[in-house]
Amino acid sequence: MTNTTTLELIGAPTDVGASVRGAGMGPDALRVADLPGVLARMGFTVRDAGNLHGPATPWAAPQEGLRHLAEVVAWNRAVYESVDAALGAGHTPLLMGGDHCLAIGSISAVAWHARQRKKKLRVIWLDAHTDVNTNTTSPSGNIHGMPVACLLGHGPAALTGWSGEQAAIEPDGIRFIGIRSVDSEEREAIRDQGLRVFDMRHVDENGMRLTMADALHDVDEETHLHVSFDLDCLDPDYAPGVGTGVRGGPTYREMQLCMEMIADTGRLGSLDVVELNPALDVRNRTAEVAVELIESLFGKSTLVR
Ligand code: B3U
Ligand code: MN
Ligand code: MN
Repeated sequence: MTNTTTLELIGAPTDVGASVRGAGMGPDALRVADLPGVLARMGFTVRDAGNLHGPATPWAAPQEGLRHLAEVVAWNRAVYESVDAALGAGHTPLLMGGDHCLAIGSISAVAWHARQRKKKLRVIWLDAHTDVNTNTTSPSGNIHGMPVACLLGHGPAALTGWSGEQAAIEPDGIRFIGIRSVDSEEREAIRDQGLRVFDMRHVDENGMRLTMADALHDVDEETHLHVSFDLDCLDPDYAPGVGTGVRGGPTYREMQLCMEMIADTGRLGSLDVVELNPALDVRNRTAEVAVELIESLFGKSTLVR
């Protein structure tokens, strides 16, 4: 990441995969918190591509374990195309969600480009939840609880195989940080597939520094690093503006260190910022915290050190 990098901001204003309304206002809350200006003042060329368009959220009941499948597919198509175009132009895509179902389109496009460039894809999943449910295991039918399963190739045909392979990511290609809410059948999927989950007990026992050193230790110059940042990863004391907050998450300082250590690898190639819900926020505080953390992720501390 150098300051000749062009960051392409892509807004996806939808809550189509969520259980709670409001994540569709996320992109504008990040703009109000001056995300484009902050990144531009760091020296990056910033291109705000504006907001994508897609269907309204019907708030219908799940069908065969999936809520709003057709609408989720439509939004993810739009996300896939714009992330693909950004990467094709040599830009670094920054997806502003929207809920976490959008990571299906975003990471599928990233996986396709990583394969073309013969890069190893590594996903850092910052979240309170593992999002590894499928339509047969999900307690809710909400697709924002399923993107990891879809990306691993386990999900409905309409949401898998988008990267050109059945699985966009291999089980060894993802590290989860900050986890503290896992459904019982997700536990089985994690065990069966050998997923590397650094849960909050791991962070408590080892500290964020050792946790991230472990999660990032084999990132090298051949790695494309993608960060999928669900704002409910943070403790709700610091980030109240999320739909499904869970007590007991990383503090602001722990999250800053996490971001700084990712920045230190120099391999960050793409980012999702999702699940920001301005309707539940307090004077845009969560958006402001998100912007501060994104600054660190793009190397704020390495610039001043
Ligand atoms: N695991 C639950 C809850 C959930 C997952 N992701 C969020 N909530 N944001 C589910 O519905 O899959
Ligand atoms: Mn979450
Ligand atoms: Mn999530």
